[in-house]
Amino acid sequence: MTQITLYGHPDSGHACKVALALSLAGIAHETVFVDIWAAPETRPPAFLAASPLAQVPALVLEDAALTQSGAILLEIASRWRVLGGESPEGLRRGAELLMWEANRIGMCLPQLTEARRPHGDSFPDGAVEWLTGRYETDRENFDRLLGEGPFFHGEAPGLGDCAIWGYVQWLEKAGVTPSASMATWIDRMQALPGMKTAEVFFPQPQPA
Ligand SMILES: N[C@@H](CCC(=O)N[C@@H](CS)C(=O)NCC(=O)O)C(=O)O
Repeated sequence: MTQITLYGHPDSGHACKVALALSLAGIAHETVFVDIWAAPETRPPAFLAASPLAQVPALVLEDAALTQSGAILLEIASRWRVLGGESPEGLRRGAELLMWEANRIGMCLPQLTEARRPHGDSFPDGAVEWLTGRYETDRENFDRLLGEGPFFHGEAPGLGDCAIWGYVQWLEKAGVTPSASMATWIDRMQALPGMKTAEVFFPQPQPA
């Protein structure tokens, strides 16, 4: 069987989106830990060859090396007909959710987390307040998009759920709180049989 390789890091919600999709879909693969806090040129050559921006996630298939979490999720869904990729409607729903996530909640949450990280990037005056305000709008829109749920794709989770999970899993680290329906969606996601923590998705190799 052809080896599928996912490069990622446990601090990367973008990489977790893809790891979760592969896990929920039961697609066999290996994961390779890439130290995103180390200088890019020190990262594994095979990873650098696959990822032009030296960023995780990168997914290497037999016939393609893929980057950008949203593009990878769409490829997984359509190639294996899973997570919404079983129908044109499911794929369309997934694409809409992915665009919303990348432009909105998946933009402000990682930045809010970075602003609180010891020795993390410094932010200009007012930036954290601006990001927090955006998150409050995103939280309301999360509820509207989820609707009656239980998942963004209806009765079963799809690629949109995987994308939104990427950073919504770490609200506390970002210093924000969930809405009531967000909290119940988080519980539902955590209960999925394929769900794992970021550290289990991307274990750090131990020194020999
Ligand atoms: N838009 C990209 C974002 C990828 C990204 O920002 N990756 C970060 C980790 S979350 C990374 O690899 N950072 C290390 C670096 O830029 O050197 C996606 O959706 O995959």
